[in-house]
Amino acid sequence: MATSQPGASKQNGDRFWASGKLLYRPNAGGLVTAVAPVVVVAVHVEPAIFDAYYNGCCNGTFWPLFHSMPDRTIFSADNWKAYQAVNLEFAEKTVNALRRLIETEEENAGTPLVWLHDYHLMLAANTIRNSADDLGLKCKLGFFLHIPFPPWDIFRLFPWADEVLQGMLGCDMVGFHIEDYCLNFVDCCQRRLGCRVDRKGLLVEHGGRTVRVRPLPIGIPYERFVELAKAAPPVITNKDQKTVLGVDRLDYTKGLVHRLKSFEVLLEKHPEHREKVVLMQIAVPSRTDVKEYQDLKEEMDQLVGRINGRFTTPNWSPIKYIYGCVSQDELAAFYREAAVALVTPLRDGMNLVAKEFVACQINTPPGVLIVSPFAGAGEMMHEALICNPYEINEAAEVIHRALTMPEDERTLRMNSLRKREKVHDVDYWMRSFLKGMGTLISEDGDDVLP
Ligand code: ADQ
Repeated sequence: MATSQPGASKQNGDRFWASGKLLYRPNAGGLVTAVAPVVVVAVHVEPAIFDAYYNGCCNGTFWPLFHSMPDRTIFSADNWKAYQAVNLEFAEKTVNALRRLIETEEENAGTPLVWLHDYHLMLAANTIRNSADDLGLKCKLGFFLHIPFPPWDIFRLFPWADEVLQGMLGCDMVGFHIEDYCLNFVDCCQRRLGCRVDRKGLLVEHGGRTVRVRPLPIGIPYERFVELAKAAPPVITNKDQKTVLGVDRLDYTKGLVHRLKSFEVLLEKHPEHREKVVLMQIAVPSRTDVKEYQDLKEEMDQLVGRINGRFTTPNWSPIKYIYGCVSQDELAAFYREAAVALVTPLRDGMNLVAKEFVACQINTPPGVLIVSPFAGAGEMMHEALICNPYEINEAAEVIHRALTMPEDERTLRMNSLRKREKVHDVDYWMRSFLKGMGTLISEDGDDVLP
């Protein structure tokens, strides 16, 4: 999705504007490689509508609400209208692309798959299905939500909840990271729309069809991170100090303020770690147009300043705070050299950082992963130390335990964590989704039924 801005030259992820022309550059990565070749179609949205849609409804409403933070959620009819309009635009562009695809493909090319991603496009499937039916176009529709799906009591706060559910139920299959999110969704369909559901089989009946709901935990391009970790030059030079690492988008769901406070308590309660341990927090700027995010940036700056002011000695500062993006090489080196990774979101769909850290732990003896039970990753990565980020004092004790864990225990835990992520990588995730849709393309290009 992009608005074209003639004359501007702007880099934004994989999109470039140069002299009014919209150019595309594919990102590197397991998912992109796996789904290539993809057809890219631009969707043009007026800047004011885009702002209401993206900053307003997506990031001001769905993001906090789906992370179970209703106090931060803005409910606005205008933003919702913009969300509907943009979803409609996406749906229309998709149907046009489908029509072109079906016209140009051979007769036996199989049924095309439309795979929708994330909370930005929850309404599109229904429109695509209805238009495709009207035009006699056959397609399969799948949806994957990368963030949590909230429990009924939270979801029902959204004034236009019916439409969101109906939009998603336009699909043949809806995927979430973990079973809890699936059950929340099934529950909401039953209670809000009165659908007949099968909670055990994760099925929802709607509009004369049965929609499958599936837990499909996402993975990372594991081998690529291993290779990066092997090749990346060292980043931490002081071998007398241990690094506790945090890597996050600067987002209030990631629990950064709680994390810094826990680290402060650690230094207070366990002074033996002073001058021996550094918290390296890498925070990538995110959604900087939204006020909540500007406020968080300020709070973090102040907190880092206060804690460093309190404990810094001539030879040591307790917190190194990088507000910016680091390269993948550098990131892999930080992951490799950290003694402890702190992945302590207040709520998170999955969290890829936990998985990337584990993949990059190629040195012996390895480090320790600490993960929040409120992240999807905390549900699956059982050998990590589990830490409730809201419990500041307890979290400090968990960090202490990680820093003092014997080598053999660290090795045992890390080996199991690595084994799981190696098998359940991003390709495995994608195959599982396609298999669930009945559209797995084999090496020779044939459709393979599960
Ligand atoms: P995010 O909320 O963005 O993703 P996460 O899963 O942690 O969260 O992914 C962040 C990615 O950004 C990681 O690949 C990480 O390496 C990278 N990154 C973070 N900080 C960086 C920095 N300073 N410099 C460079 N790179 C940085 C959403 C959901 C998650 C879900 C994913 C995938 O919120 O819960 O895991 O989608 O489904």
